[in-house]
Amino acid sequence: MTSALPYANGYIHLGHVAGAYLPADMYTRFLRSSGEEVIHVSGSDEHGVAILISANEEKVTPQEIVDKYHTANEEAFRGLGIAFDIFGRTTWPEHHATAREFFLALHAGGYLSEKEEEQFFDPEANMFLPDRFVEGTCPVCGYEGARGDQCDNCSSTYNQTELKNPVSKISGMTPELRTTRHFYFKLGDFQQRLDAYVDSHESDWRDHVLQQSRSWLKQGLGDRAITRDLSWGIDVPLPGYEGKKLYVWFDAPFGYITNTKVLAARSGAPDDWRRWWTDPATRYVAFIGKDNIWFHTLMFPAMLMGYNDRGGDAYVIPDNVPACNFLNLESAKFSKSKKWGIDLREYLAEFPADPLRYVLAANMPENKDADFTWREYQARVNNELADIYGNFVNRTLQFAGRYFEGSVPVLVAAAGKENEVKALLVEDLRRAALLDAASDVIVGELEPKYLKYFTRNDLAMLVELARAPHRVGLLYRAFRFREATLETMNVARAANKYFNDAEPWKTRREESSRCATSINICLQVVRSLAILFEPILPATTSAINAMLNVAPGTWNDAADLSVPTGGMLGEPAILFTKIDDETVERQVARLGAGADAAAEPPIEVALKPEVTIEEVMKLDLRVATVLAAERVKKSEKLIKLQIRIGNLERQILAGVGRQYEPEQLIGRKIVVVANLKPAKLMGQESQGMLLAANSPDDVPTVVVLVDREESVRDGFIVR
Ligand code: B3M
Ligand code: ZN
Repeated sequence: MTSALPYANGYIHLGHVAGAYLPADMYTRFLRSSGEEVIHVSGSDEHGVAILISANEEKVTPQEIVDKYHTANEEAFRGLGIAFDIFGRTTWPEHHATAREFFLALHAGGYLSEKEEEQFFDPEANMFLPDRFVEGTCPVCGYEGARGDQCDNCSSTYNQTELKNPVSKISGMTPELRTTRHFYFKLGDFQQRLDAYVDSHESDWRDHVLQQSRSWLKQGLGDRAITRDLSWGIDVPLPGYEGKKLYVWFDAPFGYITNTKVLAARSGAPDDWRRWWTDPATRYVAFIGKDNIWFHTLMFPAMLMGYNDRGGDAYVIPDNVPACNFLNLESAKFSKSKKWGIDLREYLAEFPADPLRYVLAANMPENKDADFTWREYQARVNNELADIYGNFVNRTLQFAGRYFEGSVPVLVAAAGKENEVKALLVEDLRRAALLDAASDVIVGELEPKYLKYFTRNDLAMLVELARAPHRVGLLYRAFRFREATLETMNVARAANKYFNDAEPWKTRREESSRCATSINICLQVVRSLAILFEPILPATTSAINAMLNVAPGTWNDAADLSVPTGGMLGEPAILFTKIDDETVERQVARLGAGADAAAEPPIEVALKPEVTIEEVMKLDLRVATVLAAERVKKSEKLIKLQIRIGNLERQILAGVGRQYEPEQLIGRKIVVVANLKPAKLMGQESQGMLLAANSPDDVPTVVVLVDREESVRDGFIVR
């Protein structure tokens, strides 16, 4: 497993975490718990222009920049419980050697060409301008403010000399063209092999990863420059290239390999890295963010293929590249200049790691962008972690502590029968776990055999528990982390309900053996939940293991009822602290504070012709309550809302599907134009229109929600 090497020129923020590192860590932990041998390799990306720019800004050397951020980021990842086997650095001499080796092999294999090229040169700064140092108009779509090699508007890539109206970002001057010599990687030579490679993953790669890769392939792959006129990076290992460096995207992916080598050397088996990289049985999964897809599905595989062509050991290429989409923050993009962001470091200074892991996992931007809000954070921590999972664990341990003297009560009341019945039951549950039948059918089949010892309610809980590892495991294997998280919480939900229904506080007096059985089952469930939650909440799992006084368990024995009767329990501790409103408000207020307002010019507003008050009064604006909401089939944008306006019920269609999940709107009070003439959209009737705030390019950003909702009723007039 690898996760993208973050540039060591800034702090890791929650967007990075949700996009690559958390899913990679969850996946690694899950596989390891399931008995697979796996390593998770990452590290800092320490070369390239981005580092130089930061060094300029902070007025220190590039080395000081990478030292500072490498250390800070490694520590932040550790604080979040991201368990890298190694977090290396591309400035390591071992890495320079790896990159040179690949370069020379590709050169010897005929996969590199040399070209004299015209390049933008800034006479004032006396240097060739790397892509990041020029800006201009996109040659494809005409977008102004396009980057040197890529347009953020239409995502085309091109050579910087194709850019219209170029401006040097260093001096602000128009650069001149001068000739320079560079190496190019003949990516086009791999077109057919890459086509076949991507096609072969038609059924296991995420849709957006396939789509992006295919659209690049469709454009046709050409030569890509892999050296730069730059002062910071890895020297080009051939004469005539003094003062030039390897392009950062050429060297960085090999960092995965270098870091594995260093890991092997450190563990005393220096050759062991080959097992991971050149054994055909190795399955390589590369976790990355959305903006790195191309490099990992096309460029890096091609570089490995080219190297492999020399004969001998062949490197494995990624079997999956489960890239995530972007995470927004309170409905806006993370932005350094707008001070709109949450660094992992900042977060960890105030809050524990596990709640963040849970909230990001439950809302992971897997197939589309997601939004982190402090309100949602609060709601999930309070209503799910604390009230469901934490509460269940706590009440179970409290009960055992108070009424069973802090030890595990007996599961099976019949004297001398416990071990025998338990062994039988574990066997039956293992079998039941793999059946395709509905849970109550399975419970029905077990019932006659076990009715002497267990209630139907007990058996239902045990069956639920037995099925969970398999069911949740399939979701992990399909890279559906979000659902895996929700399903795991559902087990905790069922457990809480089981505790309620079993009413141990009542049975304690009248049927003490019944009470013992229920509490034993609850303790088994606590143990299983600790195992199932471990990929998401590793610190919580350790805490629970200590409270149960048991060794860490594994996925495969998650349903084995392995908490021994009579075992002594440790002290129960509160697992999750609730988040109060004041904390949420403080965090929200911090966002954007201190941002340079001038950084973003005010929006230019061109107003429509004036209207009279009479005309305004024609509009019947009303408060409405959203009763139900669902997506309109085949539409990414449209959400169908059932709303109530006083005594009226209406259906409206709203184009806010990119920004909202339907559930986020249910129960909220919104404002609608209630007397709008009905219209049909995608074959469905819309009887009104909700108010939303749109940016000038017409992207609906936020629905206008009613403030102080509790004091406003639907049907109220809005003016
Ligand atoms: N450093 C880009 C990034 O941090 C880049 C990833 C390299 S992965 C080999 O988004
Ligand atoms: Zn463009």
